[in-house]
Amino acid sequence: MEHQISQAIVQGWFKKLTDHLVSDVVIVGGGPSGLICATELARLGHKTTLIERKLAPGGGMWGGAMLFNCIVVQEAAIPILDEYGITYKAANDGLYLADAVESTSALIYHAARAGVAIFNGMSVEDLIVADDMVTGVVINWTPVTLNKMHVDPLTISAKAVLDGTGHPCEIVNILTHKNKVELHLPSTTVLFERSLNAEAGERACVEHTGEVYPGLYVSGMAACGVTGSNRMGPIFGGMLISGKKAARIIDEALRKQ
Ligand code: 48F
Repeated sequence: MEHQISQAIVQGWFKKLTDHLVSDVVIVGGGPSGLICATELARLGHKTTLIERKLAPGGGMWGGAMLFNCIVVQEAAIPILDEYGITYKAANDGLYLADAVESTSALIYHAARAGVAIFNGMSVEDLIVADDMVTGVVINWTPVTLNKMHVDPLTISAKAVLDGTGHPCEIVNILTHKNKVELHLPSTTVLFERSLNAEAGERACVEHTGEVYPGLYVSGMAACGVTGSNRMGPIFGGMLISGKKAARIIDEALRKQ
């Protein structure tokens, strides 16, 4: 029986990877914005792969604020909580309170149920760049990258890649550090985030969600990071709306191809 258990896992996992080596979209980072974007794109029929460095997707949502595991969401994002079946109660001044664990696990569940291929414990360490365009990601096991083991990676090709890596905007940084490219932003380089201002940060993360280089998109805190916008702390409505917006923009771009 033991070998049959192992055989089922190995065969199932390799089929999932093989089926997604050529994807429509790769989402890097399973934070709230990446999870929503992935779910929406999968629901629209795009072959969507999500790579998450840690064992558990969810990013900065599990811990609420200072490990007080509640999150705050503003009125504008309440329809998304309803759509994803997340419960909440009114807090104050148009703000609502939700349980961080319920909210995070709901986003992960819906991504998996929508058909997103989620690879956890895996990191994106580089991009494939050809003809002035991002055409995929370079992947490796997180333990390999953490231990700095000299092991060559594998690749996943995609028509669109989303940097949903949050504060470090890691994927855009890799693009600009390794390649002499200019971003399609007023600054042309990564500006890095500003100090906390909840209202400005929430506005900016939605406003700056979009394509920053052919084939490469940003959402959530990465959209603030690349544009030198404020961080916002433990309010999450902007992340959810940003994920939806990213999905809409990527869907439109893919339909034109
Ligand atoms: O930071 P994160 O939660 O992304 P987000 O969607 O949301 C930000 C909020 O959580 C919070 C905030 C607003 O309220 O300020 O921070 O912008 O999640 C980013 C995910 O990306 C993973 C990382 O482990 C985390 O789960 N990640 C980062 N770099 C890589 C990566 C990488 N190179 N490869 C794979 N995953």
